[in-house]
Amino acid sequence: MPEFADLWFREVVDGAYAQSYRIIKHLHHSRSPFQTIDLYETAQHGKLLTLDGLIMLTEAHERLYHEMLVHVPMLSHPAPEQVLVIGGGDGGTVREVLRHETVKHIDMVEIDGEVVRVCRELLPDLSGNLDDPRVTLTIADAIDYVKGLRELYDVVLVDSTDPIGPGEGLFTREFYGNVKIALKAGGIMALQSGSLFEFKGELARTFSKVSEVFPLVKIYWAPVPCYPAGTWSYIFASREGQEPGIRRWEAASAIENTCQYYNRDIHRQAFALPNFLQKHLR
Ligand code: AG3
Repeated sequence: MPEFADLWFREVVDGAYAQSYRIIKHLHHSRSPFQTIDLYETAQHGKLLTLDGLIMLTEAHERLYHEMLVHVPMLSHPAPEQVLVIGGGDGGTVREVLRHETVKHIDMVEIDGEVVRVCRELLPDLSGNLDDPRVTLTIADAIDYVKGLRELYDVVLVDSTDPIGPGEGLFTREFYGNVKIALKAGGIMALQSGSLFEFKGELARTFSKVSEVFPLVKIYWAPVPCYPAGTWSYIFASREGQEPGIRRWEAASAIENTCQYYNRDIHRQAFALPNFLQKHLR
């Protein structure tokens, strides 16, 4: 007999592939105007947050995802002071940005206040960072929010859901164009761009849209076991074509000491792309 009921959460991709966690307890379920929000206690991976049935994080592995979304672009900038975080209602992205001593202010724009409310109550280790005095949280649609902003940010980080569904408008050429105008000289944008294996088509489309707007665009990737196929991609784009190298060596050294995954070797090797992907992008 199993120790607990045989309950599994399963994320299905294209009706063809699935990823599952054994669930001990369903901690939360609600429906916001935008999506359904669920939080589970898993058998071995801590809490699991899903939106519309898609895995957003497990406590066991969220740090890999957030460290790579944040530290690669942030450490590629010589002095990031003003940062815009789009999405990321759980607070994990903001938590990592706050590790950078150069940061004076973070604007975070999340469309769904209910996600923030649930995470504040049930994932305080992530969401607690949203109370930092350097953070201004706005509940709004980032597509509208970025329109007309000029040269305000050193780094813009897009911690969205998938390119298909409610986050779709964050994967358009128009949106990337507005983000570019919102960046200061030397500014950098980074976004999560989906599973390296399961969303290859979306990744190629996103890459080509960002490339229409930014002079330098590079894909990087990391293992993120809580997402489909356990391998996740990100896109790095810079306003003046700066390469994604480490610009602040001492800061990188200090930050990597507290990281689960990120370090300076990883920063460099994360941009090496496997052959199947290089071929796919051509
Ligand atoms: N943001 C990206 C998650 C996309 C996951 N997709 C999926 N499971 N199909 C996660 C939010 C973490 N701050």
